[in-house]
Amino acid sequence: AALRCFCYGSLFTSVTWTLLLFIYFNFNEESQGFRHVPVKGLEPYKPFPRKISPGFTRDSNKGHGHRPLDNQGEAKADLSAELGMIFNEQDENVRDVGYQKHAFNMLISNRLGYHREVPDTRDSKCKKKTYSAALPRASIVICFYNEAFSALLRTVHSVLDRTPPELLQEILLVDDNSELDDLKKDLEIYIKENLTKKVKLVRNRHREGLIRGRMIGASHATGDVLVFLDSHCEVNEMWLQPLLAPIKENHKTVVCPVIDIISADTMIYSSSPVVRGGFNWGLHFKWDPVPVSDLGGPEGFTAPFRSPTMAGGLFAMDREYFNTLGKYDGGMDIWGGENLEISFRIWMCGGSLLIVPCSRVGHIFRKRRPYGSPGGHDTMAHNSLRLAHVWMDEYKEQYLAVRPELRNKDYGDISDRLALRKRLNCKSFKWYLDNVYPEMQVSGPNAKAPPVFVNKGMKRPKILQRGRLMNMQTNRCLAAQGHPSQKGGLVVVKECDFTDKEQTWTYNEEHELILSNLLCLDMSETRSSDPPRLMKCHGSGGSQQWVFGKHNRLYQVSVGQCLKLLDVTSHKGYVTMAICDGSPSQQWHLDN
Ligand code: LR7
Ligand code: MN
Repeated sequence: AALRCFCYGSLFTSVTWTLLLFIYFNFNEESQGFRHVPVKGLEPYKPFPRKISPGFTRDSNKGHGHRPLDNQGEAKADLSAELGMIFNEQDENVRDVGYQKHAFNMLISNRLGYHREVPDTRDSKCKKKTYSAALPRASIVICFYNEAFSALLRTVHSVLDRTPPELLQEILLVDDNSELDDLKKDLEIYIKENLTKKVKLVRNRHREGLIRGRMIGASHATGDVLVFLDSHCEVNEMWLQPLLAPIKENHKTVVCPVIDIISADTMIYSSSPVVRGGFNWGLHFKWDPVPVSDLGGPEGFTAPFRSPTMAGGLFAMDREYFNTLGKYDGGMDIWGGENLEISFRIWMCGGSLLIVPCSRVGHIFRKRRPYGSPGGHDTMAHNSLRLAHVWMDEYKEQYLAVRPELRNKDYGDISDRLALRKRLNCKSFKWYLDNVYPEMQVSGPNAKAPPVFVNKGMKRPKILQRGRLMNMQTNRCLAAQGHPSQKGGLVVVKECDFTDKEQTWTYNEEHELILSNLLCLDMSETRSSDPPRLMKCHGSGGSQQWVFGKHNRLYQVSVGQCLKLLDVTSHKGYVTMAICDGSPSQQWHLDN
């Protein structure tokens, strides 16, 4: 039961919380910031047809041949729908194979081509900022394995299109022994014929995984600063300068941009809320709200703020510092865990990790990882074990309590990493928790004082609304699958029954959704892919904090996603959390 409470602890006063909730309430995930700033919503596609996308033949069945998508002027509002349109079997094939191989809509990705404009999602105050002309030069490292050609090239071109050449030392593409044909000769030809000499391709002879892959990329780099990007990103306007400036000031500062969302289904680029990185004791990364005390300063909400962890894929770091701080753990394989490892290491060994709200980079968020690891190993578990044993001291017990089956699992030799920790004279994990992530709840033998929750013994939160929670696509109502008093029970969509008290939800000023005056709608902190369920109200926000927003969405603060009805036609009525896309299955209405 204690697992639920790990997100926000006792250190916030209720005053802080009121402020925090005020900010959240006023925050619109798709705006440029706060409500008083003119809201800029989703923008229609504006393909940027400087180059013709490969293979795109609209009306190809009518024999019009290749032509840029939007060479006749204004982008049409319905262009996104048009971009996904299937005209023939070949289109269908591109779409289906794309989903299988990449878990996103490759048909749209291909048709977008390699250049497009994206909405400028920065807060308007960012646009007034100026940066020194004498910034360090960046080497961009992009590691890829079986990436969709168009997504990879759009990543590269977005960097070339939106980075001042004097700040760009090089772009290092590290092919992690991909199998896809077009990533072989075709890619080399494309680079040779279309790109500047600054773009270099390194081929791994064996599949190394993204962790060793990035180290290989970094070893070829010659710039002052390393910037890592995933191979399906698009950088936004003025993305690099705000990242380089804090590093120039202090070479031990590591920085992340705000990661905007590129929808895997529509490729629509939209703004992300400003949040910071945390983790749970399952050693999964998660997003947390930014404590008010960390936001602001003289620059207001555009100043870089501290983040306990990074998501992993997108960050900038002084190259020398990357090397002296111990690069990555080369014993980690394929995917997972390296982001927490480097985050802990940065903080514990004398550096700091900041998120820079004025730097924005989009990333395609897929619903599943489209590739496995050779041998099918759970590399996330292997890598997490290594980091727990090297960095977490007695707190590794918290992880092993969540994953008891891993206690006796082999994790290889960690002596080099332990020696590194000693050599760098790094602080304890307890220091990290106390000073960098005090919100983290600790239970069992490592617990300090029993957690005191903000609402316990204080006045009950005011009720804002009461009624049925109706899914607007089906006009059916959210209710407990079993009995509403059953802790851990799932919620499903059922026929509405207006006389049934067990379908009554209350929504209060703490943003809790309470069913039948009993339990709170809750998201698991340890397994964020699990569906929401009913849990004892803990009054500390996060996993039980829900916000009604634009397009009738029901947004979950700690997972950063929206509640969605899974299968409209099924009578089972299961719900899940999904990336917010405004679709009817994600529209909810709480009526009186
Ligand atoms: O074997 C591999 N070899 C590779 O070169 C596996 C992957 N890769 C490449 C891959 O092509 C991609 O460019 O490595 C990059 C990252 O892999 P993804 O895109 O499959 O990872 P992800 O976006 O699902 O996962 C996030 O967590 C990872 C943990 O290991 C990495 O740190 C990813 O970089 C990271 N991505 C982000 O932080 C983007 C924002 C996501 C969020 C929140
Ligand atoms: Mn990724």
